Amino acid sequence: MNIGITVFPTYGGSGIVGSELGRELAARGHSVHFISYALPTRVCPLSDRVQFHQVDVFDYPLFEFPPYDLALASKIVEVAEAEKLDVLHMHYAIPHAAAAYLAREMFKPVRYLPFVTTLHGTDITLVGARSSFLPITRFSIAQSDAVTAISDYLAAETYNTFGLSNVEVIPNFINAEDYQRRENPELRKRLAPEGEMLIMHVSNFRPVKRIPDCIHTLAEIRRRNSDLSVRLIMCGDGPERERAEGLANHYGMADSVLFVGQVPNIAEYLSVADLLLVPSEMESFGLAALEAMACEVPVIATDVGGLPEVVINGQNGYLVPLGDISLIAERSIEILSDNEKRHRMGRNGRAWAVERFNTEKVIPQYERVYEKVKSEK
Ligand code: GMT
Repeated sequence: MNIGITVFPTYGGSGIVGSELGRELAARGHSVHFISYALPTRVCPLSDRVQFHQVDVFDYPLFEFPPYDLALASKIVEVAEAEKLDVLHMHYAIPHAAAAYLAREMFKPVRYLPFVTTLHGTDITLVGARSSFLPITRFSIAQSDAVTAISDYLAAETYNTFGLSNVEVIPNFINAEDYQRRENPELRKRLAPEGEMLIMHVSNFRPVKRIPDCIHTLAEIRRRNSDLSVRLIMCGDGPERERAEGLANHYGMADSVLFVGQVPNIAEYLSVADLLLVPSEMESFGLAALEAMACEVPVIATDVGGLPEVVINGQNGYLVPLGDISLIAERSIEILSDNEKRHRMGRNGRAWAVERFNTEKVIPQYERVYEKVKSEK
């Protein structure tokens, strides 16, 4: 099939999922066309089967906010014609589903171009729920030829907020070959020169991720157990980084909290981690948790949103109440100071990730949705 995919090409989880989906689809023989304003970060090398079509948004003095959605719709129509697209797959409803709807309408005189919308999180729980976006979000989701959500939680929220029930849950996925623990003594030595234990955090450092909770946790671990030598590795970048650096300084822990920025191969870093912290205020899935599990890393996550569908309390990590630093520190010490438990939880996480979220299991679900919307019109 010829599949057009639109994502936000930033460091966000929906962009990663859409990009990796494209790569998996290409590996299965489809032709994938990414349509966005920039090349998505995790897109594999471009080839005959994976192409990128840039949306040109130009600045004009009249526009305080250049109308990206209109430029996107126009570009989709152009690509649909040139590349004979069979289906469009829009990741994150706003404004992608509305742009796809426009493109489908514009393209109707040529042929019907079905579009699938995948809901990822704040497009439903935050942004889409705002009164300025709610009507158009509801409309464009309802107009989609198929709608998928990445967790049961998000499907339920879609119903609660928009009254839309025709949503199929297709969870996020991992490629078990790419995401596996590969020992890397050199990297481990670099991050833990004195043989420290490594706690890791991976995100785009937005307020919803509650970055300061990671720093508070390290301080609390130190306060409780000064014998445990631990470093915190903060992977990613975003608006909360400066504040977190300030907090680490405030605690006198600047040497123990490493901000490594965006790393090109996150599996490499996760492979040397002993524990992943996901203290988010909200996660409709928590992709970083799944990636960590695939690399045999136990996860401590807040008991919110879709995280309980990924982290099984006591099996592959722990779920904790939001902001409960004391409990996060207690559970961290438990995991870091008990090698047997840590390795067992790591193995359980890997087994769970492979059994439930493997590409072999998840990608065919998307293929079936594409086939269905294609055959229906
Ligand atoms: O909804 C968002 O905040 C944006 C989105 C993104 O692009 O980062 O994140 C969501 O999608 C990810 C991939 O499906 C999920 O793993 C994240 O849990 C989810 N984020 C939130 O729900 C806050």
